[in-house]
Amino acid sequence: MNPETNQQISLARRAWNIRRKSVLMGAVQGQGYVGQALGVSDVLAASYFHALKFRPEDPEWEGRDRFLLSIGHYAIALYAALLEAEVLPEYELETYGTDNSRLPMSGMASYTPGMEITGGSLGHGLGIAVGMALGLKAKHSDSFVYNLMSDGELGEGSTWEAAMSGAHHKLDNLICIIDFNNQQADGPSTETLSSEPLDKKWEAFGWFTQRIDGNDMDAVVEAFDKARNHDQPVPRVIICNTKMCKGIPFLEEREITHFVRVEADEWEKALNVLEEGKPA
Ligand SMILES: Cc1ncc(C[n+]2csc(CCOP(=O)(O)OP(=O)(O)O)c2C)c(N)n1
Ligand SMILES: [Mg+2]
Repeated sequence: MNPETNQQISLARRAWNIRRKSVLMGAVQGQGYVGQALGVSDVLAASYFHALKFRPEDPEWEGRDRFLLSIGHYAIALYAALLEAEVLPEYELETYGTDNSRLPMSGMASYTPGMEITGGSLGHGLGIAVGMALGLKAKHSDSFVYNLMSDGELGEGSTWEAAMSGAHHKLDNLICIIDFNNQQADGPSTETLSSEPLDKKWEAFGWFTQRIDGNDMDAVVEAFDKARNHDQPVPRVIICNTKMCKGIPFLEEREITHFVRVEADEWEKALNVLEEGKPA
């Protein structure tokens, strides 16, 4: 991104814009994984407006950092970030989830510019990221591979095979971001299949590990910087504790489920509540 553009608009405002776009897309369909999008918006804002090297006008630019969405059901969140980053044109927001749209409700690489992999089946992103990071190293590229995954994916064995592989191959160009919202389809992740103590597990697997509040922008930015600049030849992981529905208190307070229910008349209310908290 153009550094001047970055400075003109604060990261807090970028995150707010991403939240707003997610809710607007949810309103188009009357449904969508908006709770997840609201929770991960700060991480996405820091990714696209602080950390990632990319060209909005050329999403396949060879020199780009790769951002993999391992969690296909979070597509609405990534679309909001890609719209905000102008990889996707603003008008496409209105097409979310409709026939022939480039923004299907689950992430499809062949449909959407900036969507590096097809998602849906959980637990595959990190393995693909390991392969991409190895491939980039073989090409002497200085690009990073970021893999955004969920806490639910920590219950997949393939995640841990990939974690071992990343450390074995000393992939210092690989940064895994875990959206730890402590939710999955069957309830809280810690009660479904606990992965705690999670930071110690990743450390034991040989990764440079940080655990932060993923809704604290300063903490997110600092963690990205430390991950990129770490001087040891090991892969990096940032465990981000996030809150589903962050930024819309009446949804935050609702009994949270994997698929948060927003009634027909509540989309407008959600947008109004968001408007009240609009940052400069
Ligand atoms: C391999 C696989 N198993 C099961 C599912 C069904 N599934 C879709 S989303 C989801 C929840 C997974 O947890 P997480 O990604 O943490 O969910 P969230 O935080 O969005 O609630 C499940 C089990 C799937 N998509 N892929
Ligand atoms: Mg989860």
